[in-house]
Amino acid sequence: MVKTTAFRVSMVAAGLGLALSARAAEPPQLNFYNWSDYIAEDTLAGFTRETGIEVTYDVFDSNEVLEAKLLAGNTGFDLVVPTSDFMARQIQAGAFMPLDKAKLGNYGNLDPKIMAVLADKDPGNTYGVPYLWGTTGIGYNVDKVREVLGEDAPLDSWDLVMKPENLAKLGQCGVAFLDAPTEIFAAALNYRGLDPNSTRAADYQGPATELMMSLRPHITYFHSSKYINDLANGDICVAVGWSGDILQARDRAAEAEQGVKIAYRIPKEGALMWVDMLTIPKDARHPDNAHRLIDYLLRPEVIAGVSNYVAYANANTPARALVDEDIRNDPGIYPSEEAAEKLYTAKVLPQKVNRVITRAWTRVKTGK
Ligand code: N2P
Repeated sequence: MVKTTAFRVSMVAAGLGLALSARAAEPPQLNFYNWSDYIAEDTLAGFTRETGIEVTYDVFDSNEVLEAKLLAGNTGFDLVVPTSDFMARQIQAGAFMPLDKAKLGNYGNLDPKIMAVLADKDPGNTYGVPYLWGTTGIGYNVDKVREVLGEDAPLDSWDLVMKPENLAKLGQCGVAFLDAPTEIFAAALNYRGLDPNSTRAADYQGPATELMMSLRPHITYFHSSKYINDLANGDICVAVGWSGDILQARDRAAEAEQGVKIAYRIPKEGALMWVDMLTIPKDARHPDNAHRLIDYLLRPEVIAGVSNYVAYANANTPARALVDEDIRNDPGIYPSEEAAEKLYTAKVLPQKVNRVITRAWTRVKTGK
């Protein structure tokens, strides 16, 4: 009898507790899937120290890989970082949970101009918070490129890597291109004087593929993260890659003191600028914890620490003053106004065009 009453009382209490504090029900765990080389050494440790939430951290280096997982569902991830144009089509596919801005006390730190641009891809800024942004340009080994191409190597132009006669020479010291079909095709179209966001299948199948096929024999490999160490070690001499990754290569080379000098350029013909977004998959099991990490990353001192470490710009207004001067003044990270005018962003392309891009990319990579 006594037992039964006690049992009933505890059941009621448990029910109330559950209704009153869903948060207490979420175990202190978080599964975070982020780009490689894209966080500071102490960021997650600082978060865990403060909140007690253990973060399981996994990395990727391709939007296509992330997208395949998201669309299949059941990723097990609570927080993922698609680039804004990929995010836009994943929103349409219902991949994310809307953010609860009441849980993001630091949301007001975000630059309203950047948020307005992002609202184009995410109406009402409902699903994503900008993490970091950068450009897709050219990294090179200063001495080797001079050695191979001479003093008038076109370092400020896509001619460096998109003129087959130049790339043929650079091929001798090693050339890497990102394995990022939409980004490389956009660069090829732009170089050919076409719309980098063309929706015409023929532009991809024709001029863009032809250009890439003419370069293919001189490209050592397509990969989206390996080039950091290869540039730093002098194993390759040029990479079409992401701004911060190339600047990390520059820093690693400087630390190694083997005489390797790396530089990054946004070519004068223009380049792609992109923004990577913090988003919560629809079926995330720890959405409260994900909100807590997003809010932590929205602190000016935390995100400035990330920018200082990975050499990518952030979208946090008060963080600007906390970013190291050499980062803030690096035109490869925060482009000059003149360079900014030449940057383009990626639009969401029709599914039909995406399929054309995927097929054309397979041809380019296999060289057939
Ligand atoms: C970091 C890669 C940058 C993300 N390694 C490209 N969107």
